[in-house]
Amino acid sequence: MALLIASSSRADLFAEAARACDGDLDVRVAPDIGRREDVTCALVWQPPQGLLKGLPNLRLIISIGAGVDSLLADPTLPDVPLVRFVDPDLTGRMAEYVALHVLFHHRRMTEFRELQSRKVWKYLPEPAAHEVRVGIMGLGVLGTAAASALGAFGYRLRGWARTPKSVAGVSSFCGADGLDAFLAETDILAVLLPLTPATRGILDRKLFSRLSQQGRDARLPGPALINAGRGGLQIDTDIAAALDAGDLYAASLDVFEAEPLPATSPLWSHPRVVVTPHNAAESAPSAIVRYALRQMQRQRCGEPLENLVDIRRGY
Ligand code: NDP
Ligand code: OXD
Repeated sequence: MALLIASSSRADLFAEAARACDGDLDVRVAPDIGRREDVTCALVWQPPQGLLKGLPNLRLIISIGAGVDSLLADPTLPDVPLVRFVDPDLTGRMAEYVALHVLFHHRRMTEFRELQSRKVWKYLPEPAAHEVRVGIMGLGVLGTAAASALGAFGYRLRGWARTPKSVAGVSSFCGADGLDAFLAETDILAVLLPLTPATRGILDRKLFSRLSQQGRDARLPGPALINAGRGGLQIDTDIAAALDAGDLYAASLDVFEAEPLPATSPLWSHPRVVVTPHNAAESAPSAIVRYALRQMQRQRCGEPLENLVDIRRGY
């Protein structure tokens, strides 16, 4: 019974944490798999396609990420339970990221940074939080936590999901029918959707042009986008075009169509874009490993696994 760690980043840290948690555990790190028959569980982030198929006794796959789009893109993914990572460590970090960037755009930091670059001391009027409408696309584990963090500041919150939600202090919108109304009164859009066939490319020119069309406080310079979901949700060139056309005023982007973001991308040097390297919620290896060992234990004891991925739904 061995645990295989196959991760495109931090694999050694996960292995070290697993050995520290359970000294008796047989931990292998890809590509040094050893006898493939020994592996019963795989803890993975972007493993090479086909790797898991070659493990004949695999009984459980645990995704190091909350998002499983790259795993589901593997046509050879074995038909065993797939659990995704859901944990206060990840959730707390994401709530921080969203709150940080909502505050950044609400408090007109793009303009203050530009003024600072010219050594200009200038007052800019700012609305209060309760005069700013924040729309969250994806009201699952992370979207709900972000809403709760933002609620503490008093923002007017709206959320959009596939199905109706009842979250305290958040107006709920859902499905294609609810999207227009959701966008029309959203000043700052925070995106925490999974990447699925239904959401791929949803953040395009057309969507940006529908943002904040009604009742925006005149002290806000224009709509802002925060995407910490997946790069495949957005069309990078549409973001640049919307910024230049004024449909978007500013953006904070943690994810991109291609990662690392190519040096040729105009987003790197756009004065109204904040680029972060897909680190909105980089969880501690110890938290990920503790979670993985708990799932292995639950499976051994015949208890239900937590946060099973619905493969047909895609998240
Ligand atoms: P959840 O599965 O808990 O929530 C997903 C939400 O998206 C749900 O509210 C769901 O609606 C909604 N949704 C899914 N498909 C659609 C659709 N077609 N139309 C409208 N709404 C839809 O996921 P998490 O909150 O845990 O994570 C969200 C994503 O965040 C991950 O998939 C991952 O891509 C990304 N992420 C990024 C990180 C980073 O560092 N940048 C870190 C961690 C995650 P419903 O509830 O109605 O089904
Ligand atoms: C995740 C991520 O999905 O870090 O957890 O992107």
